[in-house]
Amino acid sequence: MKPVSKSKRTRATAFTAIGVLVLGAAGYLLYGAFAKPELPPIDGNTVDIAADMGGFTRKEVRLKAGEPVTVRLTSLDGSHHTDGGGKHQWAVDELGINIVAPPLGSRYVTFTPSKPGTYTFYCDICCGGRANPTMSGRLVVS
Ligand SMILES: [Cu+2]
Repeated sequence: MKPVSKSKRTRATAFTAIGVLVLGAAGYLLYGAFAKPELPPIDGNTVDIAADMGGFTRKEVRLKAGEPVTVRLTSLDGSHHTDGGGKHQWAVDELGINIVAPPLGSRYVTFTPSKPGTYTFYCDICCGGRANPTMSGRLVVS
């Protein structure tokens, strides 16, 4: 058996180190892509909704007229997204509501819907905006 030369051992060590770095970086990126940001609780009736490039996590939100509610929008996309820069929106024109969540962050608005009806909520920031059916949903006030 030939003794392993020093340079070979150094190369093996270097390859192992690079391998560990690459795996670590991949793991870090995967974690960032799939981990949901931790959300602090909000007092009262709260509706949590999140959005990424694939759309909203809920296609329908039901509320009661006359009852205050806090809608919290969370963006699951990071700022490296070229389309919209990782921001998402939750807007309801008829109720004058426009929430814009920053990349990987949340914003919320508390309001009291007064009139029963079916409204459309949408994000007009990314993926073709309002015209894209995945970036909209139904708000039903009963
Ligand atoms: Cu969006």
